[in-house]
Amino acid sequence: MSAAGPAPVPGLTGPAAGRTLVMGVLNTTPDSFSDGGAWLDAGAAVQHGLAMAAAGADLVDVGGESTRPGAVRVDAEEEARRVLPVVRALAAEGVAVSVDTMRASTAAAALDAGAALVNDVSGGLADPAMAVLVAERGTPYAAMHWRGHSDVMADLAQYRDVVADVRDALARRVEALLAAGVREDRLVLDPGLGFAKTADQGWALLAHLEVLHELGLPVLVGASRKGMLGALLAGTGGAPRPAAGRDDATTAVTALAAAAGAWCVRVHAVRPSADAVRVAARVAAARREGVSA
Ligand code: PMM
Repeated sequence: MSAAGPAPVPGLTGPAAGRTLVMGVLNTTPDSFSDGGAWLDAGAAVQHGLAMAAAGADLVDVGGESTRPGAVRVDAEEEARRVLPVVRALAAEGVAVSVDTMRASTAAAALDAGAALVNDVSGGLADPAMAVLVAERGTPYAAMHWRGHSDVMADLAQYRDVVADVRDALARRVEALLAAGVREDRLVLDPGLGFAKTADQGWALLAHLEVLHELGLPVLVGASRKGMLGALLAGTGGAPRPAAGRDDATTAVTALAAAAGAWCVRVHAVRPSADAVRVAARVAAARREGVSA
């Protein structure tokens, strides 16, 4: 991380960085692991997106396909039907919207509807047309580390050294995306916590974000309410803490990720993380100011 803090992605509307950005999660799905079903109705989804923006979300991430472990794919028409009205309405209200999709067709329609960033959990691997689209449109693009669709990913969590392996796999994705014509200054990388990763592997990645920063690109961290937090906070019987009780731990991850120079955190509960990134930025500023103040 430079002394000035993480850099904004050029072309992305929103406040000048100088602190970690906050992306609010808006899943218009019946089956996402923590908010599935809550925002299936487009009107309710738009209201929630506006509420997250008012609470300090720099971006609202609209997704129409659950990627929870074991999830099966939704078809392209249904995905578009879920996300497009929400993207269009939020963009019209001046909210910076990202679209969480692995499909180029959905991404293209969402960009036409006003989305500012494409968030692809497959990093371009699920749909070869995605890199072409992102190159043509010059859109900011978040490429996550991914090894396979949700129905098989639990079996794909074998690594030699998870931190180095994820860095190297992301480096190969960057190479392929650049070869397809994507501009480097449009790229964001994400370690993909919970995607073909055990909880321990997730903690190792969070502990070594500096290794991902070696690639010289902004890093997005999505730990919100994930199983690694549920396992950490398990009760005496060993049952994971339910997703609804993981927001305080998520905020702790936000503070740590921001202190480690993350460009953005993707969270369900926006307000506490919006506060946490400001605390992290103020501490970083005080460190630069020195002790004479
Ligand atoms: N996690 C989920 C969905 N989309 N996108 C990025 N870039 N990074 C993530 O970690 C990520 C994502 C799954 O979580 P959800 O069901 O809460 O949306």
